Amino acid sequence: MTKVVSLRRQGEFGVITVDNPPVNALSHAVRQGIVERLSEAQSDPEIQLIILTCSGRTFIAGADIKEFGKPPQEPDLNTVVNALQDSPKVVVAALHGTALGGGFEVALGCHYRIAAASAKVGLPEVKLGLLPGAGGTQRLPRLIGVLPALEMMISGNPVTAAVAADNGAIDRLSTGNLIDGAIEFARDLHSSQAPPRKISETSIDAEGLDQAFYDRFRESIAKKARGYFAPDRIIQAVQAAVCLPFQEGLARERELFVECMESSASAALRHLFFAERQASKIPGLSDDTPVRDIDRIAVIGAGTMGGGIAMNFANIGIPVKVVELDEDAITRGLGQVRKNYERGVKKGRMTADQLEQIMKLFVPITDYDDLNDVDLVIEAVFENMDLKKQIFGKLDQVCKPGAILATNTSTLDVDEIAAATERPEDVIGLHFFSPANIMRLLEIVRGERTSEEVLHTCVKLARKIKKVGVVSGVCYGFIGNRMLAGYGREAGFMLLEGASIESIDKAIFEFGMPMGPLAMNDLAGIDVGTKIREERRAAGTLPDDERFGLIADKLVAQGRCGQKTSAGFYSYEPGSRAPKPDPAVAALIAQEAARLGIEQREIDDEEIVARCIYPIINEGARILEEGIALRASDIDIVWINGYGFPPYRGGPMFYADTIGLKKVYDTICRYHDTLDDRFGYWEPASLLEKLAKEGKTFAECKR
Ligand code: 3H9
Repeated sequence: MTKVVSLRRQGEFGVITVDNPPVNALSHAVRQGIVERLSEAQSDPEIQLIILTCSGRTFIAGADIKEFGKPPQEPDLNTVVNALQDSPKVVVAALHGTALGGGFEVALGCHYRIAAASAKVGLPEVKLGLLPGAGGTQRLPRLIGVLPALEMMISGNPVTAAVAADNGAIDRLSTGNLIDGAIEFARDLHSSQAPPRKISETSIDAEGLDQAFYDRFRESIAKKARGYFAPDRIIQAVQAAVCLPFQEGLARERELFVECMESSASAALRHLFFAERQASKIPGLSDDTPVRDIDRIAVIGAGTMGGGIAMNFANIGIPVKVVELDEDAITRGLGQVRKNYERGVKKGRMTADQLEQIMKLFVPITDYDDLNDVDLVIEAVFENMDLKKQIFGKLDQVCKPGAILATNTSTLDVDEIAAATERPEDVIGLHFFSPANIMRLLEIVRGERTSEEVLHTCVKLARKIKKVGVVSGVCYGFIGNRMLAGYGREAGFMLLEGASIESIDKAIFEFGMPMGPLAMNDLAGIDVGTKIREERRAAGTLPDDERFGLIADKLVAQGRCGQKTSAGFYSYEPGSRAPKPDPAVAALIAQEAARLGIEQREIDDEEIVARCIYPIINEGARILEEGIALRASDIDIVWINGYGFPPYRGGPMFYADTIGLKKVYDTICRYHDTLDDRFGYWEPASLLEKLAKEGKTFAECKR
């Protein structure tokens, strides 16, 4: 049996290798293995110098997150890092892949670091609601300076080996074979009699690091860190590194780490880490399920959505045919695509030359016959079933056998669209979110007859284009938009019941959404919702409830469509995005409430949040029950990546589990009884009722 951590002698060097696939996480066996092999290397008189490296695709990618919350087992990670640091024989860490979190902290415990040029190093703990808890907050500022260390720890983003070599985190870059490079480095260190260099013994120059420095830093991250727990604790730990002797700083780091670990934010973020990885695991699909090659793509429609979708593929070097009815429409669409990339050039994300190269990947097409060689075509025209059916009928005629035919519909029945073809098994929904080149979410809508091969290909493709794909069944609005309905509805109802526009937006913003529902409506354009309601009213799919979208529709009738008309729920100075309360809108609401005989009252923040968020949870329960979503965590991933649900609350279903399903259920029942609920909006989902009565959680609800 191969050991998780092994030691071999190569000349006068001892090479300790960690082999714990997939990412060499610091499980108990790895921690113990490192300590034991280190001790063996130290007592071997033949070994002069020690190299710590990893096999597989990466150096250690961190503590083993799966062990969090379980009873701790000795040795803990600090013991491992200290053992490396206290080794009388020089220890060199040889890094490749991603040396992250505890993995990078292990490297910082070593006396010197060499990295493959392709390696990255980082302390991403903040993304799990934690801080680097194995000395990272104490050693990194000593090694590279307080500000760069803070920036790395607060963003959680890794830096390239070149950047790390530049700031001093890495001592040498290796361009060839890493182990050969590490041996050569070790040889150089040995011949120059380099001593074991302990970062803990380096002092920090505290010049300029007064309270004002930390206040400024806090201020600079305030917007991004809103609602999160760990960022402030990271700053406190770094302050300790500056002010306290190393050992005391380490003790302070531990206290703060434990606080983070026990925070609800960390529980939520750790849930999301696994939820995101779980989303791509689809029952029935395995590594043996075939995947089709996707080398040539076409997008139908060069509007904002079509252009944004096409960019995802061009960004990874796949050519995209962009289909429109005429040249003018394509020129306009591709002009917008170019503008998007130009913004990237301005921000230094790409060069002007790269922009020109990438634009060459967009191939304008006006003739459907030119689609005969594509592997995947994504239709992104406006929401009209007849038009979509017509398009899919044509695609069926011209596309080669085996081509995947996808629709970007956000509401329409994918099965009905598929029925317009002779190959429904090749038809699937790929629902991108706007702006499609930026938003991470992709709902992969599996039709009744979509083949496993097509589904598997799309799940893999999502990852390739750096999206998080979530599989949804077919229903109106799929997972996300279907759940959204109650959120906007209740905001509108509460206006009529007496809550002010500002109080609703403030309560929801404080809950953690990027903005309140009414400000959001102004941003997106109120007329979009009005148009959908008109269509649904005509189709008879909207409840016959005069309150539904009432204020929004009245505003649109007055030409107040939101920011684009400088007036909506709020007023805006021309060209400004700063919302100003408008007494005329307040008067309109009061007038409509009086007309409908609705008595106005004060509504507190707690009710505002419950009225907006609980309908999301209730609909989520139905979606789970109907099998539209495979699991509650998939719903969380949809809401985090597509709708701005605060990650530190873990998504609506995790949030519901956190506050307790009984409380959610009881509140929904209370609203059902006390609010005017003629239309059954507050009818509790039967799954929610069942779980609440059994004292269970959504997380326990396995299909
Ligand atoms: C920490 O270190 C705390 C310390 O400061 C203090 C402690 C006292 N543990 O993402 P992938 C699994 S906190 C356990 O699909 P990629 C993952 O679940 C940690 N498992 O691959 C998946 O499993 P499955 C700080 C882990 O190539 C499989 O590996 N470190 C861990 O796209 C493949 O993962 C981090 O936060 C882990 N630490 O990306 C790094 N990491 O196949 C977190 C991964 O069963 N990890 N797994 O679904 C990452 O960012 C990415 O996984 C990585 C690889 C970039 C490494």
